[in-house]
Amino acid sequence: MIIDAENDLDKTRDSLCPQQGGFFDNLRLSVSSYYVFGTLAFAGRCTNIRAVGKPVTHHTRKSTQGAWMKDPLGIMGSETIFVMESYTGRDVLEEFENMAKFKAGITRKTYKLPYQWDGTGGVVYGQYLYYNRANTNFIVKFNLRSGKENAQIRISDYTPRKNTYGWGGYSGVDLAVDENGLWVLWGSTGNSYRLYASKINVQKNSITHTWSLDTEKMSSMGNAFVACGVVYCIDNYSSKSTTINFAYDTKTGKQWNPNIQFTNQYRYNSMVDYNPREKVLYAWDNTKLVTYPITFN
Ligand SMILES: [Ca+2]
Repeated sequence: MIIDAENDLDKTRDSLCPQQGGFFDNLRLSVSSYYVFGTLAFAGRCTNIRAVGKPVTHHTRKSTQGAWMKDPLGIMGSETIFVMESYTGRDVLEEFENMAKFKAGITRKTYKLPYQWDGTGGVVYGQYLYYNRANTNFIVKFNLRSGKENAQIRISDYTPRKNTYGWGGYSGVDLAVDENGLWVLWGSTGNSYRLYASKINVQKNSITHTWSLDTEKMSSMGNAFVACGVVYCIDNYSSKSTTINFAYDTKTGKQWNPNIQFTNQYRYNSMVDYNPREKVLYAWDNTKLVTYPITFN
């Protein structure tokens, strides 16, 4: 896990310091040392979630379903907000400079993507957007800096539009970011329709490991996310009061029911994703864009 994180951070470093040379070599070395040390120090503090707080409402959009996020690496700016509104028939990603501009409806940039997306599982991670290409088993890796497709990552056993979270909406592919890098949580016709979790290597643009989890069926589940290498599943998307009723630690193979209270304030939670930089959950609940504070053990 730490090695993957370092690989991801290598990528980050490369994007920050792409040119070779005396000055940059020295800079790269010091940045590398910082990140390796920082990652190890950080990993030691990474623990299980004890509680999720009440949602904080930030903004309202037109669509019932969608995805919104910041880049958890901060490369695209620590305040920059990205929005993928709706779950189908769309191919435009919106970027806002900060929350004030977002609330004022002032778009900084829009990106025309090479393909439409399915679901609400897209994430920005560094200078790339990752999302499920509609009705395919491919994750598109789109370079926000160049405005071009960088790669497509195949989920070999995924059959499109055969399994989803409780709310439906082609939500069978759910990308997630944690302290260890990029993951994809997904459901297909295998594993008795329960959830799979796969780790993605963003340098090789491939899946390095897949876990078949012993969750409830994906269609009975509200949403899922990963924090500190632990996959967490929320029981329900529409009950105002629900629980995180499944946890699986990919580091140890341990599984348990953490029974953590979780509030779907607006009764239609179509997206929940962890931001490891801010240590909060981002969610899109029935047109309302909310965050949840998290308490770790
Ligand atoms: Ca999620």
